[in-house]
Amino acid sequence: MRCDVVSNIMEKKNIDCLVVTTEENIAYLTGYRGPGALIVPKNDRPLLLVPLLEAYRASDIVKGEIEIIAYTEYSFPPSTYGTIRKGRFREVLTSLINEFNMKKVGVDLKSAKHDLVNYIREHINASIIDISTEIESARMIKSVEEIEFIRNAVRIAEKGLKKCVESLREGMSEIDLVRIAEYGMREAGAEGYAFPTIVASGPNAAYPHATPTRRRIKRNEPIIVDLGALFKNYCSDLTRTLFVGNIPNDIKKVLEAVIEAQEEAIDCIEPGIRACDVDEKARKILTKYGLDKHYIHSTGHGIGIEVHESPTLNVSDTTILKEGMVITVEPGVYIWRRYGIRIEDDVLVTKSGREVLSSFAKVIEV
Ligand SMILES: [Mn+2]
Repeated sequence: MRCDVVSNIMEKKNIDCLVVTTEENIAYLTGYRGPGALIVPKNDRPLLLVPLLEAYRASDIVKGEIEIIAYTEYSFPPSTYGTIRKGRFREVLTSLINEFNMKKVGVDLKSAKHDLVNYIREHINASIIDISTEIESARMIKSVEEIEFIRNAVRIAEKGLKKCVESLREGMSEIDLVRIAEYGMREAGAEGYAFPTIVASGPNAAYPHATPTRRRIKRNEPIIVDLGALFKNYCSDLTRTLFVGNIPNDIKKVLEAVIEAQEEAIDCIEPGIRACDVDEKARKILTKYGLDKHYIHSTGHGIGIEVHESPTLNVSDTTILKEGMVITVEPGVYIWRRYGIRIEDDVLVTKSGREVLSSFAKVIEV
């Protein structure tokens, strides 16, 4: 368990019990990714409440560091590996919390399900304090171990991308290319995908979040490949725009503008500058080429346990970048019914600047 993070939050918010109920926050603090809740009472052993079917898996992940309590609505004999409580999740959760007789309980309310929040408010005999922002802030700064996991996830995604480039031929479908990308990531040790791989060719590439289709890839048209791997619960997120044949001159100018915007934005990343400054940089370059009207999304986002997490590189996020943050930089140009271009890399904010974790060619013609 990330005891340092937990004790910092407990101290800062002056709470005597910390409760985390969302999969991502539980995964961040314990390594167990699944349904349930983490309960950390002050001066007592932490508990991980999980559905009975997850009890073996959770026990093997937390290895005695955290006590596992399984809930089930069935009647079960006493267990040899842990405690079983009969009841529904929210009933068992609130009665466990109440048994500690705490005065101030911190819960990650923002990301918790609405009906669970209401139930907790009605059934816990303590004041409830939201600790969502504190967990979110802690998650932004990656530890050495988390950075290593992301590095691996990036390396795996690059192998999937390499397979795409090697296999790319005219007449293949977008779905064919998704299969090759995902197979390539699995071959490289992906434990899952950060999100469903996007392959969008020709006019489909004008949709930033396209769903891959059976459309066949033609020569000289952009093909956006956006992919990410999961490694030890951590995500990567990379995008390249590929071409079979040659890049038409007008599209090449746009591609070069996007690359310039991406590289300039990356180059301005360092501790002390704000997330919105990086966005502004990329947007300014695209404006110089008259392409800003086609730049319809933010410049990037944090990656970690989730593929989209804080900070967001957009006009309104004034988060100051700090050493240990990992963010994507992904400007794009989308011309409706014609084509789209996007280039995305993952960048670690270092003590003195930045390190680009991915290193894949940006102009790719096969
Ligand atoms: Mn992304």
